[in-house]
Amino acid sequence: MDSKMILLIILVVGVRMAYCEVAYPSLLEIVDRHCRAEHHHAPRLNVTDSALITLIDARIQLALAPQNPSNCRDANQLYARSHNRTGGIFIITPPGIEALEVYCDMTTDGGGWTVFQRRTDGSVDFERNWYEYANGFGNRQREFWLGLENIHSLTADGVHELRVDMIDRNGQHYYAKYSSFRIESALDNYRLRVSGYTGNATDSLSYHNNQPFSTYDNDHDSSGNCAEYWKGAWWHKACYYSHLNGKFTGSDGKAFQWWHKINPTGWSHPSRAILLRFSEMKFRKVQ
Ligand SMILES: [Ca+2]
Repeated sequence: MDSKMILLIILVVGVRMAYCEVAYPSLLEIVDRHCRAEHHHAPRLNVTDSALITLIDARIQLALAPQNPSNCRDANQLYARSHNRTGGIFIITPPGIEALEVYCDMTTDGGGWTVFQRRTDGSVDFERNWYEYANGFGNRQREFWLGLENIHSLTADGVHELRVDMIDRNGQHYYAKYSSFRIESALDNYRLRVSGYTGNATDSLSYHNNQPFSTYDNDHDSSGNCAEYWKGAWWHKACYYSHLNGKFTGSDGKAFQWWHKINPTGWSHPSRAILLRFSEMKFRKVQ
């Protein structure tokens, strides 16, 4: 709550005390009706008083009205279009970009995260083409990809940090956090810029730093066609240390994705992968 709002509330309380005990909202109406009906001896409102109360009333209505935040950091849970245990769906209006619907993680690590990838039950097919990865797909409440064009637009202005939350098939929680994250434009094939790892998952994304995005129908990796061979789009190199959009497979029919445990020499192998049943990728504006 900012200082203007506090000042308004102090003013309203003052007005209430001056004219009789009434409750907000519909301040002017209640004050007038209440004073006339029950407190004939109370001071009558003059034109100036009425105008002042109307002005305060309007300012409070404006301050309390649900307005679209410009990003998840400014979102207020009260105004979520829908919400669950960790966050909710919001319409955000970033400067210079059309309003769009996003899922904001309001609880993890201080909240304020714009989630751009979630996989949790295998209900959405992630083996998609370039157009679909550029524009997004899925359901914001369940599994989805926000779209490279949106991720680029939302991370282009200012500094953003990245957080990847993962749960493996045994229920173990992992996270990887990066102090700097952005995606270049379509002209640069949505190239990944990421650095500054901390976390408990080992750093399996820096390997992909400076790589353009690849889908099975738009190959920019340095091997054959990683997205086609490994059934999933990513910032493939030759091919990956992490592959959170990878195809859900598994002998028991349950899906998993990949995040490799990297040893100190940088060596990795799929046998060292953390097999995941849940992943969520999100960014937050730092400045
Ligand atoms: Ca290639």
